[in-house]
Amino acid sequence: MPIFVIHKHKARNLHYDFRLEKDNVLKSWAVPKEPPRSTNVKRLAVMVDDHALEYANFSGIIPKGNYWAGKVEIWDKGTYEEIEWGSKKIIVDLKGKKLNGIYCLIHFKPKEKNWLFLRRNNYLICFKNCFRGNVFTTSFSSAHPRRACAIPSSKNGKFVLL
Ligand SMILES: [Mn+2]
Repeated sequence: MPIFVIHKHKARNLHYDFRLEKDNVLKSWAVPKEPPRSTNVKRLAVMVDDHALEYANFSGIIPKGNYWAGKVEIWDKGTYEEIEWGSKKIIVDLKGKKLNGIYCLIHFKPKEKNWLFLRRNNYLICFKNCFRGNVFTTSFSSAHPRRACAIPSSKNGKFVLL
């Protein structure tokens, strides 16, 4: 399984670098506040340059004089399962020590590097074609175990994954 890592980076401004292994690099976002552990917190996540895979294990001091000077430590690390990876939305199931569960990155301003990073216990998704009434009718259930637990939401016609 691919890995993820979150570096706590005490540069000029403390931030958290969230990195996902993808296509042999670390896709990276800088999160200005501590990453969310509960579902009621949304964080801004600014996409930054890809990092080399080897950087996942880095911790230490980036020397003064460098723009990113400061202390880097590994705040969390683990593996993840990709549920969806699109240009506007990335959904992963993180298996870390601090972050565990389904997380979404939503690219809410396509021309900018700003994404939202949030946790979802109940991942809202439109699986309308997959349901007849309350009965789950497709083979989605075998594609991802969590999808077997999807139920229609009465609020907005979307479906809730438990
Ligand atoms: Mn950083």
